[in-house]
Amino acid sequence: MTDLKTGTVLGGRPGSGAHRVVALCGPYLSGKTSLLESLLFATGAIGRRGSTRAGTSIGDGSAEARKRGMGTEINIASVDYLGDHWTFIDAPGSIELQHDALAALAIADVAVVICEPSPERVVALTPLLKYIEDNLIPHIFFVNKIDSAEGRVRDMLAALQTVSSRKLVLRQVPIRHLTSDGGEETVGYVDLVSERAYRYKSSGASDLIEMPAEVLPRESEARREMLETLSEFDDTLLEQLIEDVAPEKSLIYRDLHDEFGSQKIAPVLLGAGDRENGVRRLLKALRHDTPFVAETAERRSLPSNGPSSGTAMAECFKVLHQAHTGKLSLCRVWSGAISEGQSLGGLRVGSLFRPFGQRLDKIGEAKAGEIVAVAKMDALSAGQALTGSGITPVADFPIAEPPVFALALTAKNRNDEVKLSGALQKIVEEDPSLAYEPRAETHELLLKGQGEMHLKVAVEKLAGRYNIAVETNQPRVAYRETIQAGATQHARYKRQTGGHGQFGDIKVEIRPLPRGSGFRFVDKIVGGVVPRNFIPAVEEGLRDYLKEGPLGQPVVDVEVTLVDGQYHSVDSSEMSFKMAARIAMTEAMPKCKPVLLEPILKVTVAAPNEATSRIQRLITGRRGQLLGYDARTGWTGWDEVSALMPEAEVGDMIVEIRSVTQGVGTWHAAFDHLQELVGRTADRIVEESKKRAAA
Ligand SMILES: Nc1nc2c(ncn2[C@@H]2O[C@H](COP(=O)(O)OP(=O)(O)O)[C@@H](O)[C@H]2O)c(=O)[nH]1
Ligand SMILES: [Mg+2]
Repeated sequence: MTDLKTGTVLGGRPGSGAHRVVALCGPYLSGKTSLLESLLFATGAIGRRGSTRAGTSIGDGSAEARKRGMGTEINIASVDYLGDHWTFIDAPGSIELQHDALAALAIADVAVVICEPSPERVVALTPLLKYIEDNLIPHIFFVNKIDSAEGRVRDMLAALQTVSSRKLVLRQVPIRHLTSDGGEETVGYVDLVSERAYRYKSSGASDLIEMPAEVLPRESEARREMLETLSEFDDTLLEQLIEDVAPEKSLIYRDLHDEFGSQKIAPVLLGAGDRENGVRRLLKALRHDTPFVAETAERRSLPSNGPSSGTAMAECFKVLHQAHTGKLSLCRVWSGAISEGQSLGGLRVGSLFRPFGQRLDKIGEAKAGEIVAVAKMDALSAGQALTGSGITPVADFPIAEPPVFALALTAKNRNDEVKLSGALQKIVEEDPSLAYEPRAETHELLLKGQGEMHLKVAVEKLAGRYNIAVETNQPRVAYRETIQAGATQHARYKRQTGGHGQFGDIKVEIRPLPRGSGFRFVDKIVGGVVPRNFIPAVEEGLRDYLKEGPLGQPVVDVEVTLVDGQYHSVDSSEMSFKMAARIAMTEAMPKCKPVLLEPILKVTVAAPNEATSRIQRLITGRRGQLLGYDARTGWTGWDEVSALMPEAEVGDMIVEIRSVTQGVGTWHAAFDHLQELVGRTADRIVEESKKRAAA
């Protein structure tokens, strides 16, 4: 690959000591962390293969991950393999933790998309693939767990093709044997370029074997398909196929390389990550076809001048706060090199570490292509680059997904409240797809994120890392109330104690206003019957009362007009008029037909279109009013359903949406309007808020 602007060659060659980065991504439980373990073992980085099930893997080493037996944050490990340096980033698969996966993908040279071998599950890949394809990230599909695959690889391939807009190129066909119980098992594979057959072993490299006769027909069919796909982008190969000339292997490899790099094709490999099957085949493909750092920088239009450039640039893609190191900014160096103590853009570069699972190995310098954790760079956060001219935002870094689920947090110990917001700030910096915000209407601190598990992990971090115990509750709905009728009210506040007394007298007219008007105060006093300086006190008294109306909720959409009054030259004061206003409201409001108002949200649900009708039923089943549906822009095969729904009904919507969409559906909601609510639900809400007020 050549840089169009400078004419310099951007590539590198395998074995030249370059640093390349591979993101391992795919749904939860597809086998990413097990595959990482095998990759580390196969490259000699670890002497013994651990397992995620036993909690002995290099990945998933944090307390939260071990507890769940699942990745809750990215796992990073670097290895040396055949003269090159490789960093693997195992991204959490859960859709709720997807932000970390996107951050890893953003800075990787290549993605390995690990998938379950069942066609019904491919839909689960769509959000990841969308990001990968939109950002032109070269990617290899690794169809995992081939040992336990029941269906046929060609069906899996066809299903994958429905969610991939790149042409898929199957590079291996399985060799299957009948088992004693009449089933089939995969015992090896044929490599379709070299046409060599291999038998899997339970550990170590597969054995080269003679091509089994029974696999030949399938092998030649699959090879033909592979060549035909490659020839769509290469006329030389096309001519050879037409003329029935057997193409040179070197041509096939070159096409695979070029068409992969230019995002025309996506190769599909087979294997079983937890037993090293297909792992060395994957490593070889990575070694030959993964773009080099300058090529990736070019793809992303990062201002990199190649590894030899003197100007250093490092992009932070993730922040970690750790007790013993303080803030760590995980960075990829795109050009030049950074070293501890160096001054870059006016900032002093802190200690450098190379992460390996939970371990941090101190290093003095990090070169172009490397992944490095930089300590104590307080100003450097994810999505920013450290350059010679200071810290600048990186344009194409993934922005955090808007939250889809919220919980109300309370510190169990009141003294922890200040500590709590400090800790939350750090947790959100580590994971920008979390957010917290005090909600004035309900006096709650809301923690928002991508789902219940996501928030639970955050709550565990608060307890485990910051020693703050919190209680979580369903957030309260911010109900309001208004009136349906008007009233005229006279009120007098009069006290005669020791010295001088209190005297305030007013007459007000109350009337309902249209939805969305809020509160309006009108002053119609003439002739100074209420002196000017006391009128603001009247308004204050009214506003005070309206914080909690007869139904226990803040009152909105009401107009109060001060029409008349009396005063006393000695006893009247601001205080007495404020009190008179309260009395007037307390007397009048219950007579004005108060009614509860509930917040209605405008909701948009995005889901694969086979789920559209179930989504619609879900919405109507929760007092929702469907507004319509449309194709989701930029998402083939997806719909967007819009509706109005009461806030009270949407608390766990995301859970239901995910359960009918294999976890990939999502939604967005925003306040739309307040709507009158009567009947039993309204009575129950009024009852509850009275109980709360009494407590
Ligand atoms: N049969 C089979 N099971 C596997 C394979 N790879 C992983 N597993 C199992 O799948 C489960 C999830 O694996 P893990 O690596 O934690 O998945 P992750 O969530 O994608 O990181 C574990 O129980 C693994 O033992 C495989 O190739 N074959
Ligand atoms: Mg994992």
